[in-house]
Amino acid sequence: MILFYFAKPSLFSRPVWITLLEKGLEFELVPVSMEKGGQFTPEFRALNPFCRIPVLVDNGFCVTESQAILDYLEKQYPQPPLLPSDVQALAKVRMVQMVSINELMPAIGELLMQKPDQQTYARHRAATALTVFEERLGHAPYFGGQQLSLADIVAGVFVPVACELGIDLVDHPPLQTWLDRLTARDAWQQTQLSVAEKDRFLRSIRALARIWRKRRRQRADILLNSAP
Ligand SMILES: N[C@@H](CCC(=O)N[C@@H](CS)C(=O)NCC(=O)O)C(=O)O
Repeated sequence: MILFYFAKPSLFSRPVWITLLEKGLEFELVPVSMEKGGQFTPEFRALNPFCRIPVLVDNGFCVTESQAILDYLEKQYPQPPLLPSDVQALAKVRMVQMVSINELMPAIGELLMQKPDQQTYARHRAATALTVFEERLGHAPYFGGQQLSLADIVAGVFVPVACELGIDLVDHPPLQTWLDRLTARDAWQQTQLSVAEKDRFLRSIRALARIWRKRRRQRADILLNSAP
């Protein structure tokens, strides 16, 4: 049995959720309420001492870190394949995954936090990621070629959020077509936030800076107190 610890608004959880659905796997959703501090309970800390979702437990085997979970699912459940076998296509897929995580996601975080001195850099960083994505996509329907891959799943979760935060796809028509293709898929439809959930999430973001400071302190306390 696969247990998937997640929260619906969690951007790192959604690619795992989409991958589970795209692979047609049976799994149980285990919601972790981050608002109520569910990530800090002793039961959850036993799964991930860093107190972060997503976490996947497959027949007792626990995997943390979203990208590691995606790799695990791909190897353990290879059908349908979500990584290309061609070496250059694979490199392209990995680049898009890593740019999504290491460039676009931090830019989204900075845009969400609305710190005035970071907005210009964040917008530029996000816009550059989109330019890179468009180059990598070329004329193919997906980053890995003709088939959906983990790159589409990861970037396909983060790009719409960047757009909602004001990063325009108007200069990137191929990316818009790519995104429309993805968001029409069942796995995207099933995992997207409702209008009310999105509204609630965006409102809660206003309090996020304060909450994150508190969580950082909580996490630091936990790590310091459990240091070997
Ligand atoms: N590198 C981790 C990042 C996971 C992460 O930061 N998850 C957020 C939710 S999107 C979290 O658990 N935050 C806990 C908190 O804010 O206390 C991954 O890729 O899984």
